[in-house]
Amino acid sequence: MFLRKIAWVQFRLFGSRSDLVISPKVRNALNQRRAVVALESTVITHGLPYPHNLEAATSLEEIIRSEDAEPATIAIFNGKIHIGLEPDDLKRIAEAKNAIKVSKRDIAYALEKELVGGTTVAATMYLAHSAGIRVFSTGGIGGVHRGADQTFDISADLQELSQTPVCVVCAGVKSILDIGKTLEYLETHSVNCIVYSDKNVFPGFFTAETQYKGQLNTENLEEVAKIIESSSDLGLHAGTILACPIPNELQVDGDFIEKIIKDALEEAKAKRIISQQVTPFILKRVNELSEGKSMKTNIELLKNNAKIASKLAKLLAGPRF
Ligand code: PSU
Repeated sequence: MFLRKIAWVQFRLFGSRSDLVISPKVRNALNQRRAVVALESTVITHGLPYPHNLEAATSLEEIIRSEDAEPATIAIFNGKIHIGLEPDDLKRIAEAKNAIKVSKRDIAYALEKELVGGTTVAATMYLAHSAGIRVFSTGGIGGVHRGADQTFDISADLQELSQTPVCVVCAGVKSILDIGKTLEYLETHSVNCIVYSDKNVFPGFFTAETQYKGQLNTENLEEVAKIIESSSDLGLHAGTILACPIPNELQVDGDFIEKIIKDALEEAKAKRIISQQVTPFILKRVNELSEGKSMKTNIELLKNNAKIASKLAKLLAGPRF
């Protein structure tokens, strides 16, 4: 309870910054302790091509509203952090040709240079938490890249999960990453890793199953909410992953996706693509090589996750159980 008060004070302090714009709808929902679900914007600026990015971003907001929660898409533009976007703002970032990918370290830079910035999972978690938002819905998180023993390429998303108490609802980890090492990292850094299923099988984004397990599995969102509350009461600062397997009928053939991911990874290596550029490059190539199939799946699982995140946000916003 004490920690929740600290988060509230932090929100009030952060909320008074002149470079922060919290939309009236999100501010009201937070003030009235109604459910709010954060959404990232790298998926809009770098994850999906125009106009699919705008259509997806708009329908995610609609799904969250239809579940009686308030969407808070987070992005940077005009030298300000925006939490909760108007339809024109969504259009603007979806159309922006020169948007940059903003992870946590890039927030200040994007503000200073007045760039259009799509916030990654790491940056969105940090900003959502600072505003008092506890649930965040996305597609897939970043992780330990394949070949990280050579490149040292580990997403800042994992670092943020280790220190920011936000629940990230996702479809697991894409196999463009080393899923096993990503899960090891999350375990080392005490991140709750819950599979939303009747089976403890960690999902692989395009596929419902991988060879890995989560920390636990449940189909009961109340149980998830209790674990989050209890972690907070215990003063554990790490976040929570709620990994939601893609519904069976939407799965992509695992061998097919594995082959095109391997091809895309080879191409990235040959082109010497490194660091922040790796994930967007691979996602774009996988979409091209699958002739748009991966994108359709990507959008469907984003919607599935937004629905689950809204239900969880309602439980966490309600009276203590
Ligand atoms: N995985 C996806 N789609 C995405 C991303 C990851 O399936 O759009 C984006 C997210 O914004 C994530 C970021 O936070 O890529 C991770 O990038 P990096 O690996 O550079 O940290």
